Parts: sequence; C-alpha cells; structure tokens
Amino acid sequence: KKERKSEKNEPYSDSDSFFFFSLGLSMEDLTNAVKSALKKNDAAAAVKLIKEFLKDQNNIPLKIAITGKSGAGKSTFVNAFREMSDDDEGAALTGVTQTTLQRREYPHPNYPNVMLWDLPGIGTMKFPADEYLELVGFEKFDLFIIISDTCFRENEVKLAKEIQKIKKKFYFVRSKIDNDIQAERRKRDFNEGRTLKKIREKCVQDLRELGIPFPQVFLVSSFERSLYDFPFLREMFERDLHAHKRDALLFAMSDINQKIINEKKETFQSKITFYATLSGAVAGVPLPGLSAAVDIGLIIKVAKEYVAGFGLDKPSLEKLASSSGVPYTDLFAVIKSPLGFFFPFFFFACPIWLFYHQNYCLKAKKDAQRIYFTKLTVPAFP
Ligand SMILES: Nc1nc2c(ncn2[C@@H]2O[C@H](COP(=O)(O)OP(=O)(O)OP(=O)(O)O)[C@@H](O)[C@H]2O)c(=O)[nH]1
Ligand SMILES: [Mg+2]
Repeated sequence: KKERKSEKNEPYSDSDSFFFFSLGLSMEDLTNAVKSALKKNDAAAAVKLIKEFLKDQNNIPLKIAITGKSGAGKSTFVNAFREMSDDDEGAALTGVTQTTLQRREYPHPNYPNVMLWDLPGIGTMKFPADEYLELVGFEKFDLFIIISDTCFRENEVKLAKEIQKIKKKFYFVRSKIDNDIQAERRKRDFNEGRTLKKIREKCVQDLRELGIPFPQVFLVSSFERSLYDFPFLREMFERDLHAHKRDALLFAMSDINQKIINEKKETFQSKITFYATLSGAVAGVPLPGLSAAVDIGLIIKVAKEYVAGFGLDKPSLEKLASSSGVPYTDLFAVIKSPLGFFFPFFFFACPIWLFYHQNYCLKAKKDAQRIYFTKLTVPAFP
C-alpha cells in the first residue's frame, strides 16, 4: 500500500496514517511521509504524523555519542552503561593504549532504538582536535556525553561549545573516580563526601572559567557502578529519555522542514527570472502605465504564491492550528511578531528589487525594447 502511494506521489491521508501506525511506522516511513506532506504545503498533516509517531516512544531513535580524550574511559563507560563487563561478547574494546579507532554503535539493552556510540578519542594523531568533529560525523548524534578522567580542559569545552552551536544537549562525566578516592583514602583525614565535593567543585569551576556557565557534571566510576553518581546518571537518563527522544525527533523533523523550505526558496528564485523577463518584455511596450500595472499585478501574484508556497496563507494556518492545537491567532501573531516583521517586506520588496535592479532585469528590458522597436519600425520603414 505504501509503495503504491509513493509511486503515485500522493499525500498520505488519515486512513494511511492509521494504517502505518497500527503496523508500527518506522522513522524512515515517517520521514518520507512528513517530506511528502511538507512538499505539498500541508504542514498540518506533517504535524499530525509527528504527533502520532511521538505516542510510541519505542519507535523513536536516539543516538548518544560518548566522546572525550583517548584513554578517558569512554568504551569502559559504554560497557558499564550497558551493564556488561569489558570482556563480555559484544562489549566495546577497552585498553591502556589508544584502543577505539573507529566509531561504533552499541544498542541499549533496555530501550529499543537507543544507541550508544563509542567514539575514538579526541586529539590523537588520527583524530586531531580541529578535524575531530568532521571525522566522527558529529552532527548526526542527538545527545552527547563528554568524558574526562582529569579536569576538563579546552578540548572538552571546545566540544561542548560546538554541541551548543547545533542546539543539542550534553553532559560532562568525570570518570575513574574510584582512582581518586583510593588515592585520597591514604590520607589520615580522608572523608569521601568532602573529596567528591572538592572534585565536583573543581570541575564546575574549570568549566565556568572556560565559558560553560551551568555545567552538569557526574562523577562516576565504571568499575563501581552502584557508587558515586552512576546510579543518579542512570536514573536521570531514564527520567529524561522521553524528552530526549522527543527533542531528537523534533530536531530531525525541523531539519527536514528547513531543507524543504530551502528547496522551495530555490524554486521560487528560479521563477523570479521568468517574472523579471516577463516584466521586462511588457516594459518594452510603449503604452503609458502598462508596465507599472503589469508589475503590480505580477508582484501581487508572486507574493501570493510565496505566502501559499510556504504554507502561510489563512487556510493552511487554520489547518495547522487545528492539528497542532496552537491557536490560529498565536500562529498568525508569529508572522506579525518582530521575527515575522520582515515577511511582508520580503514578499513585496524582493520582487520589486529584482524587477528593477538586477542586471538581468535591465538587460531583459533592453532586449525586449530592442526587439519590439525593430519589429515595429522595420515594416513601417522598409
Ligand atoms: N580505575 C578505573 N579505570 C578505568 C575506568 N574506566 C576506564 N578505566 C581504564 O582506563 C583505560 C582506558 O579505558 P577505555 O575505556 O579503553 O578508554 P577510551 O576512552 O575508550 O580510550 P580510546 O578508545 O583510546 O579513546 C582502561 O585501562 C580502563 O580499564 C574507571 O572507571 N576506573
Ligand atoms: Mg575506546
């Protein structure tokens, strides 16, 4: 049924979406259905599909990247998180020398579609800090855990800032706490609580000084999973899993939407050349007022096409309001808000600007005038 629909390139109807969801729609199916709806300016249908998909959390994939310096304990952390020993079959390889040379995904045992990605260490010969993000395919992950077995330094902060730039979430994990505790235990006035507090405060202070104002830091030992912050990290992960998945899904969907908006923008831009030529041709006709009248007509037509093409016309917004539950007035207010202030300006000013100031418009006008006068004068003066 799905194939037949996509062959015909028809939008997905309500009965289709019910059919898909009752069978368990995959992320790929959802992506295709949302793309198809958005291409047809049906944001309301896209919202409906996404809302349905959000109901079944198991469908939503989540990619968690475990990153940090080489030897920080990333692979050991992945195993600990999956409740495995380092030498179990299927566990991530760990070692005292640089071990992970290729990123690899490991499924979470309890949560379908949650993948832990064990990444190579940052700042090694094979993964220099300035090429690291690109080499590990940084942008594809939804959530990041930045691990360090010492104080957090420039490399970790640089990673965090790059993650902030792409508007995704990250946590800091200070690993191998068992080593610190063991070393401090040798002192006469040892107090575990005080030592942990000291490490935590130092981590937070370092991160603040390097430009991360409110860092969330977990102190863990992958060898002692019931101690320090490991249980708390797990608990928090489970508590926030729903939100993480929702964020990941909405991020992916907004990325699709942005791509489609760009495609539409390019299509509209190529149409402008056509309208400009048309405007130029009309300008060649020496009838007073004709050019201006046609240009105004064209501008209104083009502006209307833009508004409908981006789904900003009244019927589309009303449909979107009813499927998303956001009142129409709120949606419309966004268009009228400071953010949307440039919309009317853009819609009207762009065609005018293009019609009158771009080189090809002027050239088109001149060509049209030349052709018109040649045709007119040649038969009159043989
Ligand atoms: N004491 C202690 N040692 C740890 C802990 N986590 C990891 N290690 C040890 O640290 C070393 C490096 O651990 P890995 O997990 O291989 O480190 P990695 O960050 O994956 O390193 P690369 O793959 O080279 O980037 C290994 O010898 C681990 O046994 C921990 O929580 N406590
Ligand atoms: Mg590793």
